[in-house]
Amino acid sequence: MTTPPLTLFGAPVGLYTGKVRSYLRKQGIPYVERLPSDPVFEREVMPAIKRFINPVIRMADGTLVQDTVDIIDYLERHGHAAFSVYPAGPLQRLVALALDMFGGDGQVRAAMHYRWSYRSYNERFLRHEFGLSYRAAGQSEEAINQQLDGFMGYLNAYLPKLGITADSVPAVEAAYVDLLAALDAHFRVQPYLLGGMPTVADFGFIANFFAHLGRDPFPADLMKRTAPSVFRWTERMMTADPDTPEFPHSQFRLSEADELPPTLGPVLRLMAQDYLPEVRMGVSFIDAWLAAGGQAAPGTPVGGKPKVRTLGQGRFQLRGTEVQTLVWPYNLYLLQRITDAFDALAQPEQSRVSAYFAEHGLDGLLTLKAQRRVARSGHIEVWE
Ligand SMILES: N[C@@H](CCC(=O)N[C@@H](CS)C(=O)NCC(=O)O)C(=O)O
Repeated sequence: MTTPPLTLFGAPVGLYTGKVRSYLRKQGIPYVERLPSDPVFEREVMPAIKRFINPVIRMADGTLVQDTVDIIDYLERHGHAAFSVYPAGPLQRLVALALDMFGGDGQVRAAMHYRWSYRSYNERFLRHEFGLSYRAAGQSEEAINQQLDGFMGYLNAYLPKLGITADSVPAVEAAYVDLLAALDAHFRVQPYLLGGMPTVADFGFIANFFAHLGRDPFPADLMKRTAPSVFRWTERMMTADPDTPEFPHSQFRLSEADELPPTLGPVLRLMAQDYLPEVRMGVSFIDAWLAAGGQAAPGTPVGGKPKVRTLGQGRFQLRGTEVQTLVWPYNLYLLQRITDAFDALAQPEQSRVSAYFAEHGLDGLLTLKAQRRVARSGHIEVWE
């Protein structure tokens, strides 16, 4: 057998793995997928990346890349991509980066809620899916079941830490249901978020909208029954071709005039209402942590050790309900992509982009910066 050009280590049930799998297929990049129980992952990948995390790609020359943002950027920089997922138009680029963050980080709470709060409905499917890795390693069903109790319990226990409690669930569900409705109206008339072709915006959303929200029994039913065009888009995102039979006149490109579909407006307004307050809270929390003497020497892991990814819990308001949730410095890495792209624009373009963002209540995002920056080095988040 010849060595595969690219190995994707991850799982069908994995939130971020689906994002990379979708990207590889859309770009026509050949790959093989391996589960985390694969001996190469344990022997070679884990020691190099210093923690258990999915997905990771391994190139034929042994290069490892972890983190979906870095994976996409690595593949684009090294000439593997058939097209760039970062639009050339300044407004399109900024909106794509903002939606990447909203669809990725901003939907993790909904994804985790609909997977684990409806656990009994999802249980059989989840045990099958989480069992794949152990089964591929040849373990007995008894051993698998025991390990599943532990691992699924560990993931389930994240709910309160992510702000999913009896008090917050009505607000979490209302925000998600409204977003589904706005996206359904959009995907009825457009194949992808920015128009005729996928961008980082689509890849951000597919993280949560494939493995969890589009595939676990409870949320998949909800999506199919109430937002069938969104479900169709999740299918479209997992094919190698554009998959647009219902849009026979659609071309695989964005507007050359740097215009955006009007149906994105309601999606962006929901981002301003339901997600921007959390992003602002994260920045204030990190600034307060730094001011209180948080250890942030340049080049050191954001949480002190590679395995520690959060700094504590902060509070924000979601539709009038207080939500207390973990704060991840990694989010600054996502936010910086937006503010850096905005800073790089010439003044007239900044004004045009600002005006569009302001129309949707999102202009604050373009200049929102913490006192320190986060970089990625050696596969982990570090203080810059
Ligand atoms: N920011 C990372 C996040 C990757 C991530 O958080 N992966 C999750 C599963 S999909 C993980 O491996 N978590 C391990 C754990 O919580 O123990 C990316 O974009 O790749």
